[in-house]
Amino acid sequence: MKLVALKLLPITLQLKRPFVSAHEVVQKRSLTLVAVQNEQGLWGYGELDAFATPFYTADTQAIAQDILENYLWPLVKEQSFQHPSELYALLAAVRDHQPAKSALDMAIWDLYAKEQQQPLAQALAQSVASSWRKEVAVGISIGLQEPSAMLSAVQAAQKAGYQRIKLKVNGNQDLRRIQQLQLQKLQTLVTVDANGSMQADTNLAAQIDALALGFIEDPFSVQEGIASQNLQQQLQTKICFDEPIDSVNHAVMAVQLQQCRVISLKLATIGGLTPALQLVQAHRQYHFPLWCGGMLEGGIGRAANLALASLTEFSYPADLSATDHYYYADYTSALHLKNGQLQVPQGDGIGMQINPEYLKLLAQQPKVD
Ligand code: OSB
Ligand code: MG
Repeated sequence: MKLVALKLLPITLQLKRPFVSAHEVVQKRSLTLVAVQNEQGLWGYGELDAFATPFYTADTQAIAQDILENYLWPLVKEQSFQHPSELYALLAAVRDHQPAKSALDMAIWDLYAKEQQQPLAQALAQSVASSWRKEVAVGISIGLQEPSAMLSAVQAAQKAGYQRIKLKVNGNQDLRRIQQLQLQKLQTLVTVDANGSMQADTNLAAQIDALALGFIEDPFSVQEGIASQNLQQQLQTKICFDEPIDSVNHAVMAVQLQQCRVISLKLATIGGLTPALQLVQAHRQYHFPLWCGGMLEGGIGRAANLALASLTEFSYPADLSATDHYYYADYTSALHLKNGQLQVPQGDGIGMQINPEYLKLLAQQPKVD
């Protein structure tokens, strides 16, 4: 395969309701559809999932687009290769900027799997001698809101069949709000995500354990590995790292140092499918529970995550809700929830159809030099 052209199409998706976390309020999801073309004229698609702001992802959409167009693309343009991992190795010259690397890597994997005439999930499984599931159990992430609204959201999620319910929390005192919801009665796996908003405190471990959670995601900010190690020592509940997992090395280190016991993998945080597969291999060596997070992706990004989460190494229901949960309309075909699962697309590559009006807009975009 040889890459001959790159196109970018910025897209804004309107959320049905604002998604609130300790970092920010997202009302409109800005993302960029990334398309790469091979010599035969076939296109592969990826999604650039940095946010518009630098609160959750350090890189904004604008920064990530700049890195992609002006620094990553020149490294792979006109390069010939057998496998996506060879191209990924060329990107190592650029430090960090995982969302941009992930977007390009995703498009290259889509193109590769299309060339091989197989679903992305199968191509991923083959490359690490694993197997994949046709259906993936999924959970839902419920943003910060008033207790009564949160309770109705939880009930709606249960009714819809989601197999895990994740609640956002903001700060230590917010655990009391969760306690009041009496979620132990739900008989559904419940987790919370503090997005780094908590402070070390003598009562914290007991307060968390009282909630009987599946795990607690990111109690402290990404720099506070030692605070997390101390807390994990006092806790029965497992700590899960999501935001600090920007490399395979950091994941292994965090587990080995017992800063956490569970790893949430996000493509835009770790830098794409290629390092994600390296993390799958690290999981086999170090045995930490691994699951697939989400960050309000559009259709291409969500389906790429779904292909990854279909690998049998992934446990816990993935943070990949159905298309119509967040958005009125996506730019692709939809993913529907059935029995608490999403079906992995069976077509070649990522296997989602981009809606005709977006394909038309993409065709009108100039090729990146
Ligand atoms: O921390 O897991 C997070 C969404 C955007 C940014 C960060 C996070 C999230 C979610 C939602 O929790 C996961 C999803 O359903 O996409
Ligand atoms: Mg998180």
